[in-house]
Amino acid sequence: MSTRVTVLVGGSLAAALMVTAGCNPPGSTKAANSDTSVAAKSFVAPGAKDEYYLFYSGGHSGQVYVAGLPSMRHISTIPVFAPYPATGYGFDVESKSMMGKFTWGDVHHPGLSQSDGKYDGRWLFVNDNANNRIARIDLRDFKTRQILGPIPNSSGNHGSSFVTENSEYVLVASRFSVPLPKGRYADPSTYKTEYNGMVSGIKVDQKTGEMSVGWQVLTPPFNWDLGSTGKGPSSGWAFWTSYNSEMAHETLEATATQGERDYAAIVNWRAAEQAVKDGKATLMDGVPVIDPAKVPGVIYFLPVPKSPHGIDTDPSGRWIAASGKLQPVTSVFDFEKIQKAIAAKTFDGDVRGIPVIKPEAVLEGEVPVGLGPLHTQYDGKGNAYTSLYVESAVAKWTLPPWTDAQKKDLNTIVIDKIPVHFNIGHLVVGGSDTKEPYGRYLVAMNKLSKGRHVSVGPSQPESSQLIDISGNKMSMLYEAYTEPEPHFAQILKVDTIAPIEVYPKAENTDSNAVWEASQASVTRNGNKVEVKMMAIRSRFVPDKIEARAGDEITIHVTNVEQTTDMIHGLGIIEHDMNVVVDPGETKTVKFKAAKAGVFPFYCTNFCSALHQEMQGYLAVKP
Ligand SMILES: [Cu+2]
Repeated sequence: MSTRVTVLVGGSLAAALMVTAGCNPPGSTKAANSDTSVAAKSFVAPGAKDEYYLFYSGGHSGQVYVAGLPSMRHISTIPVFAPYPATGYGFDVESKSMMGKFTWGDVHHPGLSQSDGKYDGRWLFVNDNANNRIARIDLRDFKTRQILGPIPNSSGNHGSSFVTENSEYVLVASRFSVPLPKGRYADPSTYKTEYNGMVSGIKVDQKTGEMSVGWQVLTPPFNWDLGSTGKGPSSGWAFWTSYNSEMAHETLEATATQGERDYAAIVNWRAAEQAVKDGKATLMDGVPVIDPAKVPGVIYFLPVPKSPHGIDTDPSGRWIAASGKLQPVTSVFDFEKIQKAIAAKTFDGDVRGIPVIKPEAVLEGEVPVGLGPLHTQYDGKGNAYTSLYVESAVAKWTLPPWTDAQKKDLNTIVIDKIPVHFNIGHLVVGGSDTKEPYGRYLVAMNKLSKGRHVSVGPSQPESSQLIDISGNKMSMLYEAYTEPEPHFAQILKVDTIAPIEVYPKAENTDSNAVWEASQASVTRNGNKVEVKMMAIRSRFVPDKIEARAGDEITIHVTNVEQTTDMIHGLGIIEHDMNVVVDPGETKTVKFKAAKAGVFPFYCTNFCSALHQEMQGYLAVKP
């Protein structure tokens, strides 16, 4: 077994990163493949439907985008952490209160709910790196239904959303360390002693999907990065990588890349759950925190190549790949050996009471995948695919078990490589994080598009490329442009779910809903005006609301339609207000009639031939 460690000098790699990111002049691109027969492979005829959903993160747009595969057509935007006038999200009382005081988020890693290690189509979880939150989207109606957070004691929720085999937990790790509990001041120069990181298990109620903090494990102030959950032999375990084992607090580019290795966390989440049940956790900011120095068996450290950006469990649950982006190799660890090492205490000391597993005892091999390896995905047929940021490529390699000849020269297991444009971050293979991946398609999420499209000025989109992985060789099929910034995605077979297209009237429990014109009303109580409004093709009832300047106005608007795609919107002139109501839905908006005048309102979502006539007046007396 090879335990060779190939190290690039930090400085020269930093130079390589810069050169690579800057060396492709605008407009220098050629079509990757001018063979038009390739187009047929991603062609979905007008009116025909895609086979897969692609849920991709909208980064600092705060949203989740839905595209179809293989067409790569954008179908829908699911607003999560930022207002979105197109669906009225962030304007009505309920979504506003869910968003709290924030108007944006930084969505990185969507995670589909699982049952028995397979996608079950119930929920999609997404993280907010910026404000330490996690959201749940219900796939029954593709709507955000809960935003949890800011999560106590966790800062920079980058290392999520990683869902356990039966959606018991969505796992979260802190990218940044801060003095804990939050609100405590300690100068950054005291970083090593006063700051802490945290990994957290967000418990998911299996009936409702409601999330709450189940447990947290205190860690040294490393910067936790991406992770994955176990299955099969690694069932009940979770993995994250970290950078900054140096525990530096300034100029991290240089100071956090000194050591040859950083640590991965190997967390026994069932043991964490049990420790909380046994009363071994301490409450901090209202949630149970486990100090691993006092509760052994919950967390272990494993040294991995320096500055890694993720660790990925294969579909069997035995092989775990971690790539150090400053080393041109992907390390493959054997979870069965990890368990043996833990049982035999094959440790190399500890860091603050957390045992450090000897890497040579659990390493299966270091695969020379190429420059700047980041993330690895699996097709369920024994192949792994690693994104290479510096090389702008995807490498395909063979998972263990390897033959003796292969072990002697691991170059032989890197079986294909395909260029992508440009500087790939994440990549996704459908179902890679389940025990039964779909294989077939890989989507490369590239950080830069660099003028491969008609010029749109300096604010350029990202590019995502669709790669066919059904054969021995990867083949480039299609390229689409996406809003900033797809960090990760999930692929789901369309036939796994059957979303509703109308909210059934019988399920509407809103006591302010009105279903007939005769029920509609305007009621005054002091300076409060309450309106129960009905929207139907092609009118609002009432279409006149009388108020006085300074009144507080509440409008409950019910879209009484029970027909697919019959959506109405209510926009009020000069009131920064647009609520959009789906068929069978009731939404409530509250605002102040601040000034006198007559303010027309109108239907903002095209609904019928007489849509233009669907209007009314908010008449505000002085
Ligand atoms: Cu309308």
